[in-house]
This record gives sequence, C-alpha cells and structure tokens, in this order.
Amino acid sequence: RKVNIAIVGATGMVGRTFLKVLEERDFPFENLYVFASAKSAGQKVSCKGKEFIVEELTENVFDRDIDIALFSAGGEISKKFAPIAASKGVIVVDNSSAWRMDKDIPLVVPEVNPEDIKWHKGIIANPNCSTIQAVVALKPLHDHYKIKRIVYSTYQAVSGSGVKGVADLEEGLKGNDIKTAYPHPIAGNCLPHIDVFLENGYTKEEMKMINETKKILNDYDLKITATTVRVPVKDCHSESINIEFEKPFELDQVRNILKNAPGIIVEDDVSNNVYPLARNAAGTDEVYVGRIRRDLSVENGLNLWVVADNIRKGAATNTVQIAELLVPTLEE
Ligand code: 11C
Repeated sequence: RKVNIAIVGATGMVGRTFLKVLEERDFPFENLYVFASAKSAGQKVSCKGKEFIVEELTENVFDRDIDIALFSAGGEISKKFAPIAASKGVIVVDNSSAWRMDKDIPLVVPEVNPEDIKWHKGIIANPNCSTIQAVVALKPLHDHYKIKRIVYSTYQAVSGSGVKGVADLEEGLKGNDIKTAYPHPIAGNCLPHIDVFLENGYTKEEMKMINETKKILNDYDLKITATTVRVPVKDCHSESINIEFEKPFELDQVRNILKNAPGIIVEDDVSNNVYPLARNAAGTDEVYVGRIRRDLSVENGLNLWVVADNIRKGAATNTVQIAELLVPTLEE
C-alpha cells in the first residue's frame, strides 16, 4: 500500500539522509511532508526526483493524513511532538533518545527484534547509533551461545555530534582548533567523553549502550560495561567488543553464523590486512565484523571489531527499515 510519510527535522544531517535512504530503497510513499524549525521553513529538499518545501513544525501539521512520521530533531522536539502526532493516528519512528527506555515503547533494530513493532502504541524508538551496530553483531551469537558479559570500547566518528563535530575536525585538521562541539580539540586527540558525565562516572553515551543493549536483546541479566571515545574520524563508528559466552564455541562456527546473519558483512582476513575500516564502511548500510578471535584470558571469550556508518545504519537507515516493517501493518 502507498503510504503518506512525514519527516520531522528534514534539514538536519539525519533528516537529509532519511530522504536519500527513502529514495534509494524506493520506499512506497504517496505523499511526503517535510517539517523543520521556523528557521528552516521554506527551504527546498528533494526525494525521488521531486522537490518538497520544508514547512514549520507546529501542532497542527499532523492533522492531515499521515501514516508514518520519521523524527530526528532532538529529544525536546520528540518529547513534545511525538505524542501529539501519535494522538492523531500517526505512527512515529523516533531517532532521539527521548523515548528509548520507556517500557511502553519498543526499541527496534529490524535485524534483531522486528517482532517488537507489534506492541507499539504510536511511538517506536530507534536506538543510539553505537548500540545498533553492536546488537546486529551480537544477536546471532547470543542466540547460539548465550552471552554472559560484554565489554564495549568504542571509537566514534565526529558526525555523531552533527555539523559542529564535523566542523571541529575539519578546522582542526587545518590547524585551527575550534571547539564548538567538544571541550578539547578533536584533531589529533581521542576524547574519552561522549555526551555528559553522570553521577556514576560513566557518560550518558556509555549508559545508553549498556541499557539499550539489554532492552533490544530482551535480556536484563546481561552484564555490560562500556567506554565510549570520540576519535578524529568523520564518519562511521568502530567498536571493539569483548564477549563472554555461557556456552563453548568454535571460531569457524562463529564466522559462519556472522556470515549468514542479516545485515552483516564479515571482513576477516588478517593475512591480507583485511578487517573493517571506517573509510570503507562510509555510505553503506551494513555492519562490518572482523578481527574475530578468542579472548585467551577467559573461558568462552571472543573479541570482535565492528564498524558501521553511524548516520546510515546507526540512524537514518535503521529508522527507514522500521518504517518498512510498519507498511504491511497499516490499515487499508
Ligand atoms: C554520538 N551516539 O555519536 C551519539 C549520537 O542518542 O541518538 C547519537 C545520540 C543519540 O555522539
């Protein structure tokens, strides 16, 4: 069925990528509406060869016939406008962190827990980028060997901070250390600091990875710790993931499970220097897994290196994939 779709935050980095991904995947929309702040109203964006004029987001915009709205305009906008849209019969797929840990709201990665869209009450949350790529790799292994403990160490791209992060890196590389997104220069640095610090000493990004992983894998017994680091890379988050399983495994079987799992490309041939790289993953929708090897210090331990495009699979593509799951559920 052809659907009417809306984008909230259409002029932002993720919003523009929504348009690109809808076009690339030939998403079956009849009408597309694009909304943003008053500041961006009147701008033109394009999708599938047509131009669309950005309208100011107000409470009334959802009065028209919209089936699905993809939101990426920050948590405050989502908190206010997602319930308004849902109350008017629009299904919201929200890319912000506003609703992710709400127990009445599904948190979905289509390769991992597509069944969770069934219990939505009008809002579905899209996870944090660093969580999405991790759980795509972890899910098939959890199904086979049952994960006991995870240690995440991330190397995250500046595009995760939006245009300011990218500007800080680009200017820094030219020798101009502007600090619009971070408290320290990002060029030539690794900052063990993503989002704000919490009372427990972790950053919000670290706690998002811990809490969202448990919710998506629907396993609150998992023991997880995380250190998230911003690195001077423009696009794609890279992650070292250390896993301890309950059951024993063979490395060949792990490789096969990952090769056959949805959304994953295994790149693991160290004799030829082949392993996932941010520059290769940029602009693609898959999750790349390599450096597959035993953790020799514990029983049933495994190490992985996992890379994905944080703006695409980590945000826009995952949100559009959720919308694709919703299409067959819409009433005629
Ligand atoms: C980063 N993960 O790389 C963040 C960006 O909760 O959706 C996405 C924040 C979020 O800085």
